[in-house]
Amino acid sequence: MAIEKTYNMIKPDGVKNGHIGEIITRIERVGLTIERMELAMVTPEEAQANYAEHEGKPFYDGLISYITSGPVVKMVVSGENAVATMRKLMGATNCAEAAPGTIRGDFGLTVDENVIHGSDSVESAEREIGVFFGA
Ligand code: IDP
Ligand code: MG
Repeated sequence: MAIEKTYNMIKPDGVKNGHIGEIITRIERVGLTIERMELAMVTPEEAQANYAEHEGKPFYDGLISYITSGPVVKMVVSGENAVATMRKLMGATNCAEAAPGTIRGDFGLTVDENVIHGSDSVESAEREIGVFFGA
């Protein structure tokens, strides 16, 4: 048993395009638990903290302005292998390469607007939950 917590976020395009309900349904259907959830704007400080590993990359400035461009849905999701299970539900980073049946494969078209964020490890999840929900 590996009960984990992960940080997920429906990004501005997912909210704007009306996919909150369908995404939440997929998370619940697989058996994971939504422990916390909030509709909010991402502040520039939160965006920089969340994406520090990408600072200096060509897409960094666009990524920060996109993630702060409209409301997101912030979530703490928990359950068996929650980190890997959410990454599986999300699909590949680039929606154009994400398999049909995944959230990114079904609700997005590009890499720069890719519908949902999910932590890539238990350590990242702890850090990101702290950034977005406080310690
Ligand atoms: P992930 O979200 O699947 O973990 P990362 O490589 O951690 O993917 O990238 C973080 C975010 O940065 C992506 O979700 C996407 O929004 C954005 N991103 C990554 N690579 C590119 C790119 O090549 N062009 C534009 N945006 C990108
Ligand atoms: Mg990542």
